[in-house]
Amino acid sequence: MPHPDPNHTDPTNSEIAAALDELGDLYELDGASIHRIVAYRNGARAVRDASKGVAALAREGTATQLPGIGSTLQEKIVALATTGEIPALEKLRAKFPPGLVQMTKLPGLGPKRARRLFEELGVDSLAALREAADTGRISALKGFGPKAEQALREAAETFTQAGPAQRIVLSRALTVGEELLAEMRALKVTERAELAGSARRMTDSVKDLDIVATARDPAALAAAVAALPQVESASTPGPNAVRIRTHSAVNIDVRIVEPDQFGNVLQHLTGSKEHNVALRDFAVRRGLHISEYGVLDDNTGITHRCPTEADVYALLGMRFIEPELRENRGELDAALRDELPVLITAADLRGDLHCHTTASDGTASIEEMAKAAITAGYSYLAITDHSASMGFGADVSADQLKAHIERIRELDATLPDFRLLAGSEVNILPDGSLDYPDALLAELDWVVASVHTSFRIPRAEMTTRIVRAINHPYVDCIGHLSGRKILQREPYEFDLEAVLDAAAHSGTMLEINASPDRRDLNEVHARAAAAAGIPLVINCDAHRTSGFEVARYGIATARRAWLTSQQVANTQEWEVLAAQRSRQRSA
Ligand code: DGT
Ligand code: CA
Ligand code: CA
Ligand code: ZN
Repeated sequence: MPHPDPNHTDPTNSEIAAALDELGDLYELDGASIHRIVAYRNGARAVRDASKGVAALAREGTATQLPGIGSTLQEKIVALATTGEIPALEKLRAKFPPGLVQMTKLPGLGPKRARRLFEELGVDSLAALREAADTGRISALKGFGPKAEQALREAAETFTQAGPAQRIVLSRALTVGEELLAEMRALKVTERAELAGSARRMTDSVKDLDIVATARDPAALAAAVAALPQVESASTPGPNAVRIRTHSAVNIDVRIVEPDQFGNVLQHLTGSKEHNVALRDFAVRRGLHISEYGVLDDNTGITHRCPTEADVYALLGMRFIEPELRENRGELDAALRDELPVLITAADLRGDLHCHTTASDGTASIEEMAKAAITAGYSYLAITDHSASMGFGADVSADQLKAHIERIRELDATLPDFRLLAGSEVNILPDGSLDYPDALLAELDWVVASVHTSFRIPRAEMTTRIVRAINHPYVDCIGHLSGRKILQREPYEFDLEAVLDAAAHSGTMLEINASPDRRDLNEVHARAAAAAGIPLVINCDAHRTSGFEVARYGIATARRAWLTSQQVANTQEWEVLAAQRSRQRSA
């Protein structure tokens, strides 16, 4: 079926989002209000998260229905879509050299000071900054000094070599951060040390790690942290702060605070920035001023210091908000109305429905994987090796699958109190058909269907392809729906709304693949799926016996999607879940 697309020249959502982000950066340089800056960044995020092509929506005038897109942003998107440029963006680009935007991203600089360097010294790039530092012109400026000059010189050097701050996948950051936290806590001088920042909110990737600590002797703790064996280099951006870089190239900001302010600082440094801005606005309307040092009451002039985060939220009349929810996605309203969801936890999972063995690309036998699942505390596991058409030579032909099913059933009979299920991860072929005959699929307990090949097909074709798989009578669940790999591969293009509609109709479940490189569905899409009444399944997609450890990342995405355990099918025992499979409806 040909499908001429009259809008094929429309900017993609990523292109629109990049333009809005750039506007945010430039407005920040221009000294605009934080609200305007945040509005553009929120807009960029909304566009990235949107399930439809936003350019087309904007031309129809309906992009304003997306959260975070008002008429001003819509106008700019229309301009980009119809003329290829946004006048305000062109104007700001002409005003500020691109190197200046890069300068604002240096630690210790920021937009205001970067702009002073530009206006007072003509410094307009990282190279010019290094030169100005080398010739002592920066330290001659009021408010800079020799220490700042040296720090900026080094930052510009590192930044030039490494490029803009590289984000890293959460799992890698946490491996480093949790080990370092344990070392810190073991130090005699440490009273308390907790993770803050994006890692505490369990975002997909992080720029750096943030740690908040208390100690009887802050200077001694700062020195001890800088001397830990993991540390490659350390600097002290201020009193009671130390910034370290580990040998594994992870940057960590450590703040040491008084115990009675621990809650204030932890709340501030956990963010997100968007959550904090919204919280601060809300507080102002109540005559309260939130800062990282305390909550100032206008009426009494008293600054309340909060030992715990719950104290901070309580001063605002709110319940404690879980870190994963702090993204300004409605959590403040929900907290005020006492309608925050009771979020799912790792302990709620009863089984896993997606794993691989040596029959396809896994490294362990069926038996070893079953044992690992038992050790992980599960009461069931579906073995779902890849189907025949994967093309990496390690897959299961139809004949092999029959024998595979038999081995699984034999082993299951030997495992008391555990259900080993015969399943498959079936490849969704480009036309949406599957590569096993229906009669064979019918013998399986559980079928996950996933797209693994031919990613680059037109959006409408991809949508039809996935919807066809969803409507297949033996497909119980769609695996890693978007195909994204965090920081590596964009999701393929498809119409999420059409896919969610189809899944809601057929009762086909959708996976949150917990692999830390995937986390697919993402939190926004998972929340939309749950809102549409689609049961979600959190799967580890384990390829080795240690593979069940990644469940925490699937749980994190589910929590960021506001999910309760009731919305996740594999929090139930297998018998209950089995009765919910879409095949029960079509049978
Ligand atoms: P990232 O980029 O993965 O490191 O993300 P975060 O959220 O960890 O950001 P980071 O490390 O730059 O800052 C840590 C927290 O500090 C952030 O979540 C909220 C707070 N924060 C940083 N800058 C601002 C700001 O300009 N305004 C407000 N209200 N809070 C900020
Ligand atoms: Ca951070
Ligand atoms: Ca930081
Ligand atoms: Zn898989």
